[in-house]
Amino acid sequence: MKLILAVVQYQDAGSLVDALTEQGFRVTKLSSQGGFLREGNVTLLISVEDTQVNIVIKTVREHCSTRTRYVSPMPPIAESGEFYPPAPLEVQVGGATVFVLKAESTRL
Ligand code: 2BA
Repeated sequence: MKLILAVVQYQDAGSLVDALTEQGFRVTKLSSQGGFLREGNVTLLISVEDTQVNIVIKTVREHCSTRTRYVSPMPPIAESGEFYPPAPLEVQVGGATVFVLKAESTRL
């Protein structure tokens, strides 16, 4: 058995959860936040048999798009009253960051 952790963008989470549940997978959806952009994202917990890992990853790939975000870096400390706002930094986010862990499951 494997536990798949998929960090996905908020905009992709709804259709991905729908697709996974339609295929019979059980999904837990957690609200999360990226440490770099400090934007909300979604972490899905999906526990599956080893043989189903590739099906889940294929579904994640089909529903998660890469997007561009612009981040404003912290302005440098101004010297002698001059101020140059730093140029926004472009970063690519997603489609998804996926971790596959060995897991055991006990229902209590
Ligand atoms: P964030 O940490 O907010 O990162 C958002 C995007 O910013 C990343 O997209 C990456 O393109 C960029 N980025 C992150 N750290 C950076 C750095 N130190 N320098 C320059 N650019 C940086 P993704 O790689 O697609 O990651 C999307 C989200 O997935 C992340 O949001 C984080 O919540 C999660 N994630 C990514 N890698 C992870 C990891 N190794 N462990 C845990 N969570 C991870």
